[in-house]
Amino acid sequence: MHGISGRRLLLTDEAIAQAALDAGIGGAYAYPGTPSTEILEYIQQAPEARERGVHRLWSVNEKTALEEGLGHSYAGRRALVAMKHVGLNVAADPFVNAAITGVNGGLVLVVADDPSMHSSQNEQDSRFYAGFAGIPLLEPATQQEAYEMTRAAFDWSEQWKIPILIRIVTRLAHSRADVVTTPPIEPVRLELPQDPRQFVLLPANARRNYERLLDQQAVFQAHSEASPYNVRTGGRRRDRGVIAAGIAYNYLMEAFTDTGECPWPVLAIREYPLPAAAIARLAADVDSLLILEEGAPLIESRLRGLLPGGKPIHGRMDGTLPRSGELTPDGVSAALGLGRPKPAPVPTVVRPRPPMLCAGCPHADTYRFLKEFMADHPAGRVFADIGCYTLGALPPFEAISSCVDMGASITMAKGAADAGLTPAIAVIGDSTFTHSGLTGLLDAVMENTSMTVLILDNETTGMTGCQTSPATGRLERIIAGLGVDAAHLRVVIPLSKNHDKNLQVLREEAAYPGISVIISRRVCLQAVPKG
Ligand SMILES: Cc1ncc(C[n+]2csc(CCOP(=O)(O)OP(=O)(O)O)c2C)c(N)n1
Ligand code: SF4
Repeated sequence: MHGISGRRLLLTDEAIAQAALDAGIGGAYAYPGTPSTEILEYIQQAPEARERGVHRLWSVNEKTALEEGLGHSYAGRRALVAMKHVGLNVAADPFVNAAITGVNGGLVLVVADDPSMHSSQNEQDSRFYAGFAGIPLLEPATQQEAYEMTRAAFDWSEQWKIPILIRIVTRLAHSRADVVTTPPIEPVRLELPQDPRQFVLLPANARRNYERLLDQQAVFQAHSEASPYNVRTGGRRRDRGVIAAGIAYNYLMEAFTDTGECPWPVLAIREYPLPAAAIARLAADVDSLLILEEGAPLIESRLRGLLPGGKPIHGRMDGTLPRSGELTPDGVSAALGLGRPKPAPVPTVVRPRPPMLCAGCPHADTYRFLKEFMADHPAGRVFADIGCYTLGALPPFEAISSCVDMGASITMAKGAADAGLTPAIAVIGDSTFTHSGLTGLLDAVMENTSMTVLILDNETTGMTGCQTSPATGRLERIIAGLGVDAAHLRVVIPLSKNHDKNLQVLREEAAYPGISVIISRRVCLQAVPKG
């Protein structure tokens, strides 16, 4: 449900999207990835986005999304950019450099981390990136805060001429609560940048801008020290103080639902750079510190060994809490020494089962002929990528040997082929191919590497809920444009009736001592128009 202002039930992703609309954005750019996908989906469907002509695009990847957001900001408009945590690795170059150019129209980047790796390859903590680039970071604990912080972030971004990073995590991104929204403002339209050197990072300009960024650190620090989001509360006892960052505060307070009060003083941190003075004051008042933070022990590692008098610090690094994975209310309760409540009985209605391809999925037919081919080539290997087709690693297929990061199938197959591995086969989805497979294919074209790339083209970005795929309708032209010989660019239809024919095409192309591409094309069952 969208509306002008009032109260509505929203996922955190949606609260952020609504706040960006209310903050007068001109554009929203994203690449899908759990748990951030719903942010752009909400904006795409919002009537006010349509009415106000908000540009809303599934970009080709996270780097292009962030650069498009930066260009939008250059042109004097506000932009929201969203991605999952590993997407920030892809966008790291413009991210770090946007801190040095600064911005014009407000630029807010939302990154959704996935501790416990529910649907990710790693559980990296995006808070490190903000410190690395030297920009402010906001870490909401509730849907309401996510809304309010996003609105504030646009103002601060324009005030400080700096991008602002908002970090959320899976549990928060995908949980819903009532959010009170405030009236929207008119879409923001600023003059073009006054300083012609601001966005030209030639060394002389970059050095000047970097000095400005360093000077701003004191401003960000002072803001964080006085922030209404970094609050110290209550606590009569002095044997311990608690620092609770972002969503960790909720887990802490779940241990005290009966009284609504934590007996120890608590410093909630939701704005960074870390409020060092507030932390020092808390540390001076208590005998020890317990650090609760979702993701990596960022705060804990900064403080460890630095407290006066060697006061003990407890958290993820000393085993008080598990070093990896999501925090849980039970884990936090145990860390407080309050004992572990009895585990809830496991419901028998829904039995755990391994993930599997949908019945009738086109990828299954591709894996059937690929598997038969590989059975005759035990020295060969299949390098795969990220998408629904990664399930080819599991029974009944067990057909792939790698899945590392988006695009790595083609480049790993190339590296292995360079090392003499044959046949070297890359398996990649259409969205992943345009995200970051194209460049690797060009490497293979440059050397006419002996390898075969199988592009599993289901004409959608299936794994994340069937967003548009930039490859649709243009894949052959893209591949031909990269220089793949037309004789070795083949298209097959993965259906069981074509099994033998498709196997033969693979045999022929794998035998060719150069780069070949086979597009295995059949639309994803979830993307087929229904009705
Ligand atoms: C850098 C990065 N961005 C986003 C994701 C989330 N993600 C994983 S696979 C994928 C795209 C899958 O689409 P496609 O390659 O077409 O394969 P399909 O799922 O349709 O089979 C996305 C968006 C990710 N894992 N890493
Ligand atoms: S969503 Fe589409 S691509 Fe993914 S398993 Fe189902 S049918 Fe296959």
